[in-house]
Amino acid sequence: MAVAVAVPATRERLERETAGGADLTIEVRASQWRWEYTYLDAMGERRFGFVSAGATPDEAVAGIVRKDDTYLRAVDRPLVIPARRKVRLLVTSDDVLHAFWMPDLGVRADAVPGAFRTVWVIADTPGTYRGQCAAFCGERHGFMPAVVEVRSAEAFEDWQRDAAATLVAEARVGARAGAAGGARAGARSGARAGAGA
Ligand SMILES: [Cu+2]
Repeated sequence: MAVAVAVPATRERLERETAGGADLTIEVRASQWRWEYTYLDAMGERRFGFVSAGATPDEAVAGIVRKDDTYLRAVDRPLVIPARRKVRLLVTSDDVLHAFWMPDLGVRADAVPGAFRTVWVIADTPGTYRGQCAAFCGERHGFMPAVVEVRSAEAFEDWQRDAAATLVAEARVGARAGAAGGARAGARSGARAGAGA
């Protein structure tokens, strides 16, 4: 009897413990001192993406305004994932060694320039999860929080549809502004999207 129970439990566990069979794949790209999240389709092509940077105001850092409970732990745009789905994260870096660390979701992966570390997460409970870069990556290492918002599968689908439309439109405007003014505004807007999206 014990074996009959143990076999399916082990198989289920193994299925959970590998990065295969993911419902969603997101590239997590670190750089000094922010994260860039790119949502990929089943073929690994970019669908849409955005930059996520620390949102704590300088006045709080300087002690001019009060430090609240998300001091240095808030971002302008969180990573959004669906609850109870297997999400694969491909973690890499554009410059130095960083590490994507989300302790309450059991995720930690080195972000290594020129390489991808694959981790996966199945978040059971919707909510806001806070983590940070866990590798000393320079003077603003402490200003590199990461926030993950876990939404129900339905809410995630709504968000995803809106995000894809908005970010692709923003990227087009950014690209036009960049072409017209020769500025780097488009590439820097934090709302880049793939040409095919
Ligand atoms: Cu870092």
